[in-house]
Amino acid sequence: MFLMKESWRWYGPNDPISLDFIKQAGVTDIVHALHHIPNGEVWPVDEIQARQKMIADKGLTWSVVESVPVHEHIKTQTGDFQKYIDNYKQSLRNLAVCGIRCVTYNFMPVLDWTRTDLAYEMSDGSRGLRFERAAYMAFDLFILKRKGAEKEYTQTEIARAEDRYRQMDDAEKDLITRNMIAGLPGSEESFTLDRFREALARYDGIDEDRLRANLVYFLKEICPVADECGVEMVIHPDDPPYPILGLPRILSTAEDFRKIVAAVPNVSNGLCLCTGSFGVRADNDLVSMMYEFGDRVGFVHLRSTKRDAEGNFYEANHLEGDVDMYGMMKALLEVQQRRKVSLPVRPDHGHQMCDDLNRKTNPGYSYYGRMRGIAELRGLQAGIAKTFTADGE
Ligand code: DNO
Repeated sequence: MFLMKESWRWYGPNDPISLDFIKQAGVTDIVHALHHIPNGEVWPVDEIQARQKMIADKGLTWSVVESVPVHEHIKTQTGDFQKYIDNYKQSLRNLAVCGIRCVTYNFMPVLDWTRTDLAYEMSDGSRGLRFERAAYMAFDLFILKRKGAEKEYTQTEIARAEDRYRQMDDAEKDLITRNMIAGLPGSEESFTLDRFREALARYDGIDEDRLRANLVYFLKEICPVADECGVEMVIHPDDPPYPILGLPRILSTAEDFRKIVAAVPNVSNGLCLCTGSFGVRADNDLVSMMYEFGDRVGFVHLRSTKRDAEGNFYEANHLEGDVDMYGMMKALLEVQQRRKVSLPVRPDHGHQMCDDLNRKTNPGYSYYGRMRGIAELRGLQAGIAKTFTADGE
């Protein structure tokens, strides 16, 4: 039977969660990136191999890259973008030489994923990540003071944001600024407010269609190389899955992914199906997406969020919240039997709980929280697998 390939994101030798600990969580595969290589540079074979050895020495396998970051110049098609595309191709060839054939990336302008609160207290005392809409609007309107922002909100929203801003003391203003722009783990970018305004300004005049055209251009360049060396490029959805700070978004729905595939049908053009990101929108039917895009899903992030009517959401325990995790797991197992592959899956994010609360870990990438996540998912899988017949139906 083709079960999920259980994987875990490791940030490298400085990650407070060691490979020894990861091994004890029972996973077999590692999701990793060479974070020390500046964005846009080629990843050399010897550096990839050195990391591979470090991981293999612990009896684990580095099978997924998350991420080879896409340089901002590629997203905006300015400056040295052609050189960065060539470097990207070379990194893919080098990864393939080392036998690493699944590469995650995203095409979110300026920021990767975004939250307002990194330590939101749950009713059981654990802490998780949250996006609070009023705090986000207060940041946009009154801290960042983004040009034209007020035109994008209703009067009621502006009043809510004003109230929220008034409640904030200086410490909270600093904290939300850091949370919004100082870069969450894996995002590779970090800003001051002024530098952030400059980065946003580079997208003046780049709307959704233009950004999509730039992604299509990038993929038309990259995918033939990826096809040739057997690498699958899996795009990560927008998180949150709607425009923020006036920036365009192009992978928030099933229809968005259909457009990308229609423009670039190469086999290497794949999807990282992140249930936590897509799941924030009530109009995304995750289970249908798994069935529809099954052939192109190369990597899966399993995580759940809980949204409310005000546009807030927080990261729930893996089997709680709005995501139908049972339906997802069943669909994943069916797709895997049909394709006769085990797809890499990682428990995405986890609460800070137990001893996590006493140590500093990368936001979302705690130990016990993720261990709880993978343990629950593994149990769910085992139960569903029992209901499958011997030939996987
Ligand atoms: C957040 C992650 C993202 C993801 C990138 C992929 O926890 O899922 O940072 O790694 O968007 O390029």
